[in-house]
Amino acid sequence: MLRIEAEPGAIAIAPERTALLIIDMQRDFLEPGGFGASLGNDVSRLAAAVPPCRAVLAAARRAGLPVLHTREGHRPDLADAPPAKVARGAPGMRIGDPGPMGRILIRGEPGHAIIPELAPLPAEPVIDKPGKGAFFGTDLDLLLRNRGIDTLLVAGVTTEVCVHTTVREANDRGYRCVVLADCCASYFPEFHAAALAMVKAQGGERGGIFGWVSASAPLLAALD
Ligand code: C5J
Repeated sequence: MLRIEAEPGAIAIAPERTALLIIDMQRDFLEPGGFGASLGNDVSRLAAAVPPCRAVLAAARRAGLPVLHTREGHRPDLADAPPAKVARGAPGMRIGDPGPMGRILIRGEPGHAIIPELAPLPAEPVIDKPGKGAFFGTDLDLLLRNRGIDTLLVAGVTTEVCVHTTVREANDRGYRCVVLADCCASYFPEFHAAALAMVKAQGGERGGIFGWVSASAPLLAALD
């Protein structure tokens, strides 16, 4: 077992039952001209999460932990995109509209790709999800259960939307979640802080209401 310093208390993880889950580190969210920018966000705010995420990804690979990546996006014909979701944003800059990185938030377009710094290896599953949560409409739960995973190290963007939704879904399915604070980011720093506070609230030595929050450094120290 590895002991990871975390809040509200340290957590012991079994490497053979632990996976790294990297949420939506896509060009559509991190680069200008994508979905995040189309909603009026300053995408540069997400950049700080990339180097720690890269370090954790490399350490997880060295330690032999399963790594899974997710991508938010939709079919080219938008058949899996709820009309209420498509209707958000300014006309001409909505899901499916053409942008500098191809059609916004559409699978297979350049903007839908995971950023090169965190590119998945061929053996690492990439979960294409139509919603905010990584379990909704995907086979993620099946992949994790088939590998005997009970603990998730969660990184990615944005903290209060897709990371949080996924952590909530994971909790209800019985997984322990450790959210890696500096490997997550939001367009709204105050939402990032509040989302992390919510995960570790109402807890003691056995974790918060949705799990644990750690920085990447204690995890790296434990893995290396
Ligand atoms: C959003 C996400 N914010 N990956 N998606 O729409 O957090």
